[in-house]
Amino acid sequence: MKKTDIITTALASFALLSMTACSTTPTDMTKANIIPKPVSVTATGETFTLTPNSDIYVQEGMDEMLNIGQYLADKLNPSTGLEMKVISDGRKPGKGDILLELSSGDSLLGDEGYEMVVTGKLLKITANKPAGLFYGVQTVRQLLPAKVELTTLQEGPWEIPTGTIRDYPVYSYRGAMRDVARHFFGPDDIKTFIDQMAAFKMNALHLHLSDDQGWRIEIKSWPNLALHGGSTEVGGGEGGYYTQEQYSDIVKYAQDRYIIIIPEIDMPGHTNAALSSYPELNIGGKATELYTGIKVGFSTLDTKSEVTYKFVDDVFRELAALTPGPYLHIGGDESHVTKLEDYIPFINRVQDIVTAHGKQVIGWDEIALATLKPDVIVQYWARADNAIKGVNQGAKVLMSPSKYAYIDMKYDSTSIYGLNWAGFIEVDHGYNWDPASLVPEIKRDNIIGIEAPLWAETVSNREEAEYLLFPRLLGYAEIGWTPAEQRSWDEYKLRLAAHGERMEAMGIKFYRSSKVEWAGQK
Ligand code: TNX
Repeated sequence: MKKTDIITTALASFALLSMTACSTTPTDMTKANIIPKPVSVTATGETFTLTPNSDIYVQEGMDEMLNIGQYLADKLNPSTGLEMKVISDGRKPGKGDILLELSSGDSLLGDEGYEMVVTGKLLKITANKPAGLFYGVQTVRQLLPAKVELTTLQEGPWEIPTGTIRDYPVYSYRGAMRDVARHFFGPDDIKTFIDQMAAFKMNALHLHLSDDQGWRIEIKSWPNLALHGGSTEVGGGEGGYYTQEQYSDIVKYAQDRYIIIIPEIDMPGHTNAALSSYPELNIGGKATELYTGIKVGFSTLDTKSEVTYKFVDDVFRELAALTPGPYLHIGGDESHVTKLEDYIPFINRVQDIVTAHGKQVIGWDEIALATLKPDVIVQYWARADNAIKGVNQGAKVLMSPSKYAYIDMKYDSTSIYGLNWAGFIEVDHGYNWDPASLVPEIKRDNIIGIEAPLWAETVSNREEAEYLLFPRLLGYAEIGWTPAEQRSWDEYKLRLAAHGERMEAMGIKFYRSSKVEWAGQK
């Protein structure tokens, strides 16, 4: 053979090989790369195939089920071209159909779990509550080839290995935080992020709505907060804010994806945007200048003035009315210029205000220095001794340890965005920890869940944010969902590698960490 012939033959067989690799019929469900990792997967060695006859069947007369069915159809139809419809008229599913069914009695599944039974004929998801069906639907997406996530027509076959998945989360709060105060992110960016969270079964989005650099939510009784306080951001850009209508629209969008919104108004520190909008909130009664730098800890509300409490009451009354979720976040961090003897009575009073509006308080770990009311949640970020003080007062803890869970930390010294005051957080480091054994005094039963915050001093648009968020967010989603005993980095990194293609198809601009051997690496 001539050299060129050898090369041609080699190329041809390589092409053939890679084509067969792509079209290999999946038969082993235990090999599916699902994130977060399901609690149990049992394979039965066959294949289920979606065909042009496939439809999605849901129980009759339930709008919420129709919505979940339609959500799945809307995800699958553009790429598969199968034009699946949602059927809810009592007809029975046939070969190649998907069935979503509520049923009670499987108490192990809880409120968010699901069971998926896939045979050669039918893909059936059952759950006690709609949320469980919604999470089952996310698993269906991940059982299909990554290209299913594209929004243009792709070639099939659309096959899924058969077997049974039983799945439910270890923590009830699986969250992320977006700081829209340091740099403003508009409703469309937040909705995109909500879709991304939903794909990995996360259920809580904390919005950091106010800080020194910006106030991002319209408050009708204090209009200057948004108008003036929202008019800039870090670096001096034009900032922005959500109207109440836009905020409600985000809340609804999240609700449709089984995600609650937790609005935060940070106080008494981190308040320069408010102090600059209303002179009466300042000690001394003089408004401050707007601030576009990235220092922390220099501002405080006047904790001794009644106007301050009127302000807090008005703001939380309006926010409580707009927020169906159970929580309001009062911040409380880094109030370095508020004396402790002023900070404690302030936090005590603010807790009463939030409670009076029918909501449960969440605050950063410093609030445990005050006398916590029942049901308060302490968000551990910096000081374990504070969080332990909370536990000793009967509070539950939300785990956001900055050394592991801060998505604004750089991956390593070469990262283009991010800070590093809590250290570098490579993808393995961010994954390799267990919320229930990090601080010996904080036990599984004290913890409601985990949250990964993205502070936004260094990121100002969707692409920059995604560089820090992905792929780390997938790891946090898994820490919140999958029991620690079932997780290991060596196994996770293989599933994560397979998700490179999937994130790409989802339009996510993720950081290609060298800790992961990304499939189809460019
Ligand atoms: C500390 S975390 C802060 C934020 C900063 C962040 C930067 C917390 C409760 N306070 O104000 O944005 O560090 O990483």
